[in-house]
Amino acid sequence: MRLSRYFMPTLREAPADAQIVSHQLMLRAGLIRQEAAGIYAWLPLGLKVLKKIEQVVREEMNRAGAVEILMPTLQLADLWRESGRYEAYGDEMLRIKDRHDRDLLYGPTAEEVVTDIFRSYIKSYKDLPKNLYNIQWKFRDERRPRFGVMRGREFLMKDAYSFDIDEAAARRSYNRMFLAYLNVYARLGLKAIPVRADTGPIGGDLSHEFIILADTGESEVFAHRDLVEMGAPGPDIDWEGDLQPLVDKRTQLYAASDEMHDAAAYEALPQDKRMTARGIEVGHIFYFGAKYSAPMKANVTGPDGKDTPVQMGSYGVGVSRLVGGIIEASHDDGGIIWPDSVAPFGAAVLNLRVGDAGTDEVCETAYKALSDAGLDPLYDDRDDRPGAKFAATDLVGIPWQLIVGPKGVADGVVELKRRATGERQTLPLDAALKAIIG
Ligand code: 5CA
Repeated sequence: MRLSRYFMPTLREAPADAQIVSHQLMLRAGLIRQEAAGIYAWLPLGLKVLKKIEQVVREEMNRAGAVEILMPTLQLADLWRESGRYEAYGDEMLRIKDRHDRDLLYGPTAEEVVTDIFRSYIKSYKDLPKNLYNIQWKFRDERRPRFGVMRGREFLMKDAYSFDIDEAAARRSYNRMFLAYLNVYARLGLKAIPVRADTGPIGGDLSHEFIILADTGESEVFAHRDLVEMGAPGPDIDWEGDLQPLVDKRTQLYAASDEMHDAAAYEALPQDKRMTARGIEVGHIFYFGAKYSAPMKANVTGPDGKDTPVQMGSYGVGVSRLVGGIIEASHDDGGIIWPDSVAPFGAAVLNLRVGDAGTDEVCETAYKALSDAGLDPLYDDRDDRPGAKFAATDLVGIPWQLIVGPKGVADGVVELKRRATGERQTLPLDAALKAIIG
């Protein structure tokens, strides 16, 4: 992409009402624009990152055996009357009437819709287990939308729903999601801690939140240090096999957020293993058995020929919240530092003297080579001061910067900067390209 043709409206100053660094940087780097309280337009750079996060989540869901569908944003109130949640959900639900005076709502989550889909088609244990997910916009009329995309009213969520014949099978589905989540966050360059959680309006008796560490987080977490250090299980585990030991290894270690904290259990840990921090909830998984399937009559016939309500769980990832969460976890005074896995562009080419034939030519060569290698480079071909170009490239957080000026070109070299470390090297173009492309 040539920056002269692109739309990347960066700002020198963040609006005064942006309180946390991710919100400030998302506005300054031109990722989002506020349309109404808690409602944002996604500008090109923000949209690219959002789509990349979405794709990582999708790949890990598919790997764990979940199947993608797409449910509508608008849902029928009647389905929520069946589950008993229509009145109970309260003011957070945006309620709408259509021209026929039917009650609709903008979905804050989709247990009812997916249960309705399930019961229309699946009647036998032979067709289980199933896990259906979608990545779709949700609306919750939060009383205090704040911190930009972190607590929005309209936000993008990945929500998965598992269906099993009995509790043991439902726990296997829960375990698959538990481990898949750890892999998602690891691929996004994040350290996520699974903590026992309260189930809130979703209900159920088993639930974990996934919290990433950041000073501005809304939750306080208390955890065993070994859990924080323990890596994700990785993609190559046997997804069809017994995952319980991998889950137990993690859930055995103390971890809780404020609302579930057990001070006595925590203080029983050796002093050097205790860790408290603030964090951001970027995922939440629930096992709730027949909470929806029983009232909605989503029954399946078991091997004994008897009908029972299907056992369900639901599993959410805050996809749009993660854009802010990654920035909270990875930035410096100059701006955002994207992990390579979600960077909006893989590399930037900075032309320091647009119009100089030699400089232009080296830039074009670099731009083509990086494009051909699939790095999706951003070429800063604007006629602007070098200082402004450096600042903008740092601000938007592109992982590699290839800096080309007339003096270097005369000497046969370019400068290569790695955004994350600030490390700079002066070297011939071929060597620089090799360092980036590998
Ligand atoms: N039905 C379940 C799981 S699919 C559910 O809705 N869970 S949830 O309420 O915990 O939401 C899932 C995830 O969405 C949360 O972990 C959080 O990361 C994200 N999320 C929730 N509310 C907001 C919000 N107002 N703004 C941005 N992200 C949100």
